Amino acid sequence: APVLIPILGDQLSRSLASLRGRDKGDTVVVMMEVWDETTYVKHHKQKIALVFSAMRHFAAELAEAGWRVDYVKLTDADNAGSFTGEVARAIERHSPREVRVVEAGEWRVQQALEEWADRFPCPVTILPDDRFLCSKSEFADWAEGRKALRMEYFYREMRRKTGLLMDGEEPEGGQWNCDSENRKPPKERLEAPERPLFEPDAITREVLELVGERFADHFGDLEPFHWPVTRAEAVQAADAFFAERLPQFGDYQDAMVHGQDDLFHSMLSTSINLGHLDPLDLCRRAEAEYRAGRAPLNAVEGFIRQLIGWREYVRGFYWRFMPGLAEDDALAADRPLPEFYWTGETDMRCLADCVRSTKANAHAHHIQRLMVLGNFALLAGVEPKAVQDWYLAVYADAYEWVELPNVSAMVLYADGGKLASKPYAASGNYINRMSNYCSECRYSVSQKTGEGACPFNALYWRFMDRHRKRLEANPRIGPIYRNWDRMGEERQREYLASADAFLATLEPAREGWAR
Ligand code: FAD
Ligand code: DLZ
Ligand code: SF4
Repeated sequence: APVLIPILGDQLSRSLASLRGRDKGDTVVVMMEVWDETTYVKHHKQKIALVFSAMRHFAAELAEAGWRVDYVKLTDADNAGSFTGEVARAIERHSPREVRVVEAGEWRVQQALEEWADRFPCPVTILPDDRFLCSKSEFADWAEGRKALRMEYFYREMRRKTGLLMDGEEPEGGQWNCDSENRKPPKERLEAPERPLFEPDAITREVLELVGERFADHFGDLEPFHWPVTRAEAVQAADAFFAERLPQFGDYQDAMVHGQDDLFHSMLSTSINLGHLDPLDLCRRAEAEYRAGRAPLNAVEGFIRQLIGWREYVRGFYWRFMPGLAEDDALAADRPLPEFYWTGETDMRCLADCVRSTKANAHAHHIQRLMVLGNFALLAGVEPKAVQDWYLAVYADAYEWVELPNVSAMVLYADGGKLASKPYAASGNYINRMSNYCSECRYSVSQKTGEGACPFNALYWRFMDRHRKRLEANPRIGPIYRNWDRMGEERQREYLASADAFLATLEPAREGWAR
């Protein structure tokens, strides 16, 4: 009897722990397209197409390399619709002596995996996902006994552990973090080199047809579809990033330009999360660019920080605080998500552009997600569940382990400050500084209140006022209240009335977009 190895849709790595060192003749790999995974939120059409196409390509590559692969398509007769149901059917087909699976990325799926041992007639082994640098238990050890978790200190540990950008015991260049050099506002005509766009092959075209038929009511444009769907394409995308975009990645990491969707960003998150690219490899390559004098420190450190800092940190944070994290609501936010998150129909030009990109590309870059789309949800007090569902559904790189800490903790402060030292709240001023959105907006960013004023301005003060009790003691926010108090009651009332008048115009999202 063989060993049965289920491989989930975001485990597409040839060196996956469950495959490593295995005898091909003694193994059956099972991969499953299942209805439950496509609809636990109604994912963007491109995301489903990306996962299915990547899975089908990966299965074909494994088979080519001599593995026995049992691939279940969504449309196969008798498809049970869930991982558990499909593994049960695979056990009937192959009568394995053991099931070996790598732990799931998402809590929901991991719960299901943990029931397999009781449910199935053969032993089930769950292996750690060692594609992450920091294991769950290593993170728990690091977090244990700390009053506050901060990415910065975790990140330094990861720098020491990997030796990335280290000069002996010291950080290369004398400072750990070049964040302050990652905030150059965009120049008038900031243009980034085109990234490679991958044309759909026969496998992808078949998947596009399937998704077009079966998921027509899901959010987002299915085509044009240009994502890398194989490791080879992902490597090509990474090569192009290092050669063309990395040198300016640092300067313009926080910049936003209307209609230019990814600027100097790598666009590699989908490939990293699927398992096509190894984050540590990417970091070593980035460091090599720096050592060879082809990219400056602020770019290379910035890139490495996102991967071994933020990405690993949010993953550790997720497993430490689930399942509570999904329920957190420290600010008691209860507004329904506005409909414009799904349609892009709003006169706020920044938001309209970010939703447009999200719809067209299943992508928006970090500052758009954080400081435009996220900032609005924070200031308007949108209920965390609705915001979480939206982010999980609309981005091609979204898996709950990375989406939820970013949304619940970083954007919404719903964790009450376990992840970030303060809410990332900002007025229109920030968006105006970091983008070219405001010059052609119907609203005036310099006008603070009344009809025609940028809504972010009044929403910002309404937020500060509402959460004064919680935030005033925060040393990084406290001083802001002195400005508020100096305004005097009448001006304060104008702000609050402006904010309320604007909020009253928001149309709540209709049912059925997300679930
Ligand atoms: P680059 O700017 O080129 O960054 C390089 C890599 O660093 C990314 O590919 C990604 O792997 C990693 N990275 C950067 N920032 C983060 C971060 N905050 N957390 C984790 N990894 C990071 N990223 C996801 O992969 N999936 C998500 O579901 C997701 N949801 C997000 C939700 C919100 C509200 C916010 C603020 C951020 C979210 N991010 C998410 C992080 C980040 O926005 C994306 O990783 C990034 O935009 C992907 O584009 P890129 O590959 O061009 O990134
Ligand atoms: C995102 C996704 C989708 C849309 N469909 C599938 C699928 O049919 N089969 C599969 O194996 N994986 C899919 N995925 C990715 C899974 O949701 C992802 O592997 C889990 O969230 C990991 O815990
Ligand atoms: Fe966005 Fe306000 Fe600028 Fe308009 S004026 S683009 S709403 S920040």
